Amino acid sequence: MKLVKKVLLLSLVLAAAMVSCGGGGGGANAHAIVFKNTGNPYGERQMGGFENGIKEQGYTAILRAPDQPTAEAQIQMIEQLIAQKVASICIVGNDYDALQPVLTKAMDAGIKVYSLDSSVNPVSRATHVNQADTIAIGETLVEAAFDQAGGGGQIAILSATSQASNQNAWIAVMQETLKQPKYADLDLVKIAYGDDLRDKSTSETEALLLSYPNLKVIIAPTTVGIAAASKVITDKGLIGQVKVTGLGLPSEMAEYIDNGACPYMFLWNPIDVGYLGAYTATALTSGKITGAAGESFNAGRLGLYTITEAPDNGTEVLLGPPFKFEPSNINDWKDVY
Ligand code: RAM
Repeated sequence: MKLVKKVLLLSLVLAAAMVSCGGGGGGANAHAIVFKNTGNPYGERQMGGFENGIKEQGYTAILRAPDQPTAEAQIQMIEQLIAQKVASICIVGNDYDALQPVLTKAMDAGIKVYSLDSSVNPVSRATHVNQADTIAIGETLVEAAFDQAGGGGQIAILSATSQASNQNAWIAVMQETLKQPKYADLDLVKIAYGDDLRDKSTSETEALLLSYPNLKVIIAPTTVGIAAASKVITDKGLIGQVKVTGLGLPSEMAEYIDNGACPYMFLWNPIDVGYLGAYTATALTSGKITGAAGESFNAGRLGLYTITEAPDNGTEVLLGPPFKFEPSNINDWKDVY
């Protein structure tokens, strides 16, 4: 009887401990990812790839995303993950610098920390899993706008949040690229922020159209923004007059590539980005890599990857080149991701 009571008491204490640290497991077998915010199909696919990669190695995946795409909300989640003593944290940063204190705290607690998709500064990460070359993305999007605008005219950018480090890095390259003589007739009139929220991206697009009636191209380097902008152009009967390009999810964009609102766009496989993250996690926790340039590791079905220097003086693991989606191939991809 006494023993039964003791066991009962022990399980009550354990249950209370789990609730107080956020529940959902944790510990040395658990690898976590924290995306920017909920409600983004791109993020869901990225987390899905991460989960598969973690599970196929025999570990537990913890998937987290706050309601709003803010650093503050991610800080709270990371605090919980530190309390849960997870083995690694993969952060899709809502801010480049603001997460540094909490990520440093995690690293001091022995947790391996790396960023993916949207980087945090080099001090806050072991390495960064980058979906595609930052310079290639920026240059490719300017060339697309040049082509779709017929060589000149007003263009605008519809981004995610003003703090999103991946979008900001791509925009910085776009601004640099626009200085080249070839692009002298392209006039970047505005950078708008839809915060990766459908409604805000829609109203920001409407505001762009009101303020700049001669606008020729909207570049949206965010899957949420490009889909919202393409819908506005379609609904307002502006197909052909204002073109939309950028980074889009084929499943969300097929109808707009078919109807011409978006003549073509680019992306990579978000499932593979997450999957590569899962193998980066275990390469770090097993001690196979520390995150230094020159180190290599095996990423399951994706094969061998080598860590390289990143443009921000940290290091990165590069998934591969961006892929162009256009009328001739969009139907092959719309059911894949
Ligand atoms: C959105 C998010 C994500 C980005 C893609 C291209 O879904 O902002 O971080 O990588 O667009």
